[in-house]
Amino acid sequence: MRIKEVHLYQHDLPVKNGPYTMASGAVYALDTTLVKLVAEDGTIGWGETCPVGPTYAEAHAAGARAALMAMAQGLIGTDIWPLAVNRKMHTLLNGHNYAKAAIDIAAHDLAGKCLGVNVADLLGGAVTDRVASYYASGVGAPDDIAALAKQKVQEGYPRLQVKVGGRPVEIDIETISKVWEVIKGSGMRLAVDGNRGWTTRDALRVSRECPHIPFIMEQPCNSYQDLEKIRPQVSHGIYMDENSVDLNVVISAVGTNLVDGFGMKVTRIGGLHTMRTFRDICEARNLPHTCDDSWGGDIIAAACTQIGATVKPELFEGAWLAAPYIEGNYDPSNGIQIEGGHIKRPTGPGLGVTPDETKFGSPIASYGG
Ligand code: 0XW
Ligand code: MG
Repeated sequence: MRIKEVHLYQHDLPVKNGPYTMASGAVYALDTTLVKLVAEDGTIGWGETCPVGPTYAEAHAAGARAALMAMAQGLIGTDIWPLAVNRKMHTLLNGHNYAKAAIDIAAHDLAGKCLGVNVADLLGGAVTDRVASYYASGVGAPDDIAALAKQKVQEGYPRLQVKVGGRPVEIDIETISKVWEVIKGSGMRLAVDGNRGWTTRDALRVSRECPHIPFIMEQPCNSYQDLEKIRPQVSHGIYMDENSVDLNVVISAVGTNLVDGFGMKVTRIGGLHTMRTFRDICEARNLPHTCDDSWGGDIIAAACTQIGATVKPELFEGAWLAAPYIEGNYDPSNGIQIEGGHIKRPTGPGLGVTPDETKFGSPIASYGG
């Protein structure tokens, strides 16, 4: 079965009760890009990529569309299977994993639908239909974040990620301490995400001043080299997020014991095909990780949920979804939702969600046909 048509769409996702704040800035609306692949027999597969603004990662919404336009014509006539699609993409464009991911996700949706199987089964088999999520706070006042933490424990979230950075580190230390007072004993796990915003000096200080609080530091500082510098000096676990831009970085970080886990984004690493390899590398070294993304609607949410459902449960740190910050769903009847801190996995063929494509308007570009 071959790819017959490729269609690209742009769609805006306003942030509900925005902005969403991180060390690197605040976002009010996200610019998402959708890919529709059509196979020779008319079967449709959907993919998506949605950077969370221009400063979070080396990803840019308009850049994703330019990269997709550069590859789309060359994909016409390629076998629909994800390995073939990924190999073809690499002959058409070097790098740009976050753009390739949209095509890769669409290829998984398409392959699943053509075979009549769910994407989690394509990726090795689901171990659960109730996929753990985690809640991510914005950067906020210590008492506000502590109150939010209390609410999220009550809602049933197994894990909380507190955002820090971009302000005096004393306020971050106060926030972490107040959150811990609220959640300790509840079983909720705690991640403190600097989103590259701390200096190495800040990270060392936080670790020294909070020795009794069992949080992990997610991407505390800007660079891989910063993590190498703090690694021998901090007592807290370190997870890599933004720096893990491809499998080579992951292999180096795992092979040199630089990290204790990852906050992994499906689109940053290049999509579900690469994510599956990443999952297996982590399992081989017993490293926990998330399966989530920086932002996106039902297509990204379904992709994160499907791969998340295949991760060894002891190693799964959850799938963060943008759903709580978005009005409505692409799929009006089967959209992805979080309930009790967990996601009900759609079990239909492919990703298990069917977007109402009238929401996306006309394609910005179409190829083949
Ligand atoms: C919490 N997230 C998954 C959502 C935001 O886009 C940032 C991200 C992270 O972990 O850095
Ligand atoms: Mg992170």
